[in-house]
Amino acid sequence: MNFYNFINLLKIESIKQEKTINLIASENYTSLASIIYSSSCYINKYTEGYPNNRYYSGCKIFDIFENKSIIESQLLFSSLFSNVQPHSGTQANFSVFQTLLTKNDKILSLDLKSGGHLTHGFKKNFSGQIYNIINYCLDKNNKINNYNIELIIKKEKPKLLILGYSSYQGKIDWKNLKNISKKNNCYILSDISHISGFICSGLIENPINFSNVVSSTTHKTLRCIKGGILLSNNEKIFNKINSSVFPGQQGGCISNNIIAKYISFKEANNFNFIYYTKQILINSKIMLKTFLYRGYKSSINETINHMFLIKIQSCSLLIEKILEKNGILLNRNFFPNDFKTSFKPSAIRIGLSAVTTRKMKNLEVELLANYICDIIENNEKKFNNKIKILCNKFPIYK
Ligand code: DSN
Repeated sequence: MNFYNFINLLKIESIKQEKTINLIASENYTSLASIIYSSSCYINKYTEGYPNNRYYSGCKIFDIFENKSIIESQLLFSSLFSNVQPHSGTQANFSVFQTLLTKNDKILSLDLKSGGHLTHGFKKNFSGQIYNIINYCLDKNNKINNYNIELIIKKEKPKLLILGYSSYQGKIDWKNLKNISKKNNCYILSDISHISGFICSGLIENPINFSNVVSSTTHKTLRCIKGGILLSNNEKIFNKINSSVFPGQQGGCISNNIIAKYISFKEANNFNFIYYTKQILINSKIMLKTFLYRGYKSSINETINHMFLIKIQSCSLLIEKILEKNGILLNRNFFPNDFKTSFKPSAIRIGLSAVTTRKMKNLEVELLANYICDIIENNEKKFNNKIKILCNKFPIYK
């Protein structure tokens, strides 16, 4: 394939993004400013090390950017310490494990099937191979149950409890879980990758004071380009985290991304961002309500964030595919206590961040929910034009 074919492919992908509805809960449309700053001349520069302590010359200007990014993230999440270098959420989490644990130490986490993440101990992931993983489950109401967690902590004495999930639409009682963990000498890692935008807007309680470390990705509700961050209020732990990120996990940081992170933190530290996340929440609640009204089942009958699960009676893989043919993208997902395989699990996961970035509101998301129900029920490919018309009315970048 020559260079021009690649340009063509990019054009096709860009048109596809413009003409489809994105309900993938872990995706969003990166802010334009963040995109621009992520493609600067820093693409040419190695900036290994930390501000004022680099292993390459010529990093003085970059020190200013990284320091700004650190300070802005601390302001945004009210944390005393922050590391903005992790390339991804996975590397951020690995750095925490490397700091707090040694091989075979016990981690207590929510299993993947109930809404946990691969890096929280899935057996084929590094986390499941290096550490001794024990899982807590959701209770009969599909909620996190502090009492169950406490019983497991007392019995199993894990060294680390992981809170924060990939597909959980309910509340987490960080304070109570912190008290339980503290009494049992267990660290807490709060992985806020999905909900970080809500936390910095004050719509979900900030776990920084109730966790030893907080990790997050930057590209979901925060709207930055892909990356990770680590936050803590504990200086001793954080010094170790810094050496775990570099040189423990990574060599040179992705300099451009650190500048883009600064831009996104700045954008999130603004009233407009609060309005934006409030609208995501409104959209998420309206869409879920429409599904419930149409007779569908969710794991919990409410959501406090951008996402929710919908149980699918037929094959979720086929539903994902038929929705894609209609111009709607989402992912199939486990439902709590799922007995099906990860290839054809029992649910679909729906996230409202991306359509809210396109400025869709109550009317549009209700319409979309009804389209999705009609498509699921009739297995038809007849909504393509309606989706295109909707997308044309709400361009991604105006
Ligand atoms: N798979 C993404 C998620 O949905 O949480 C992140 O790795």
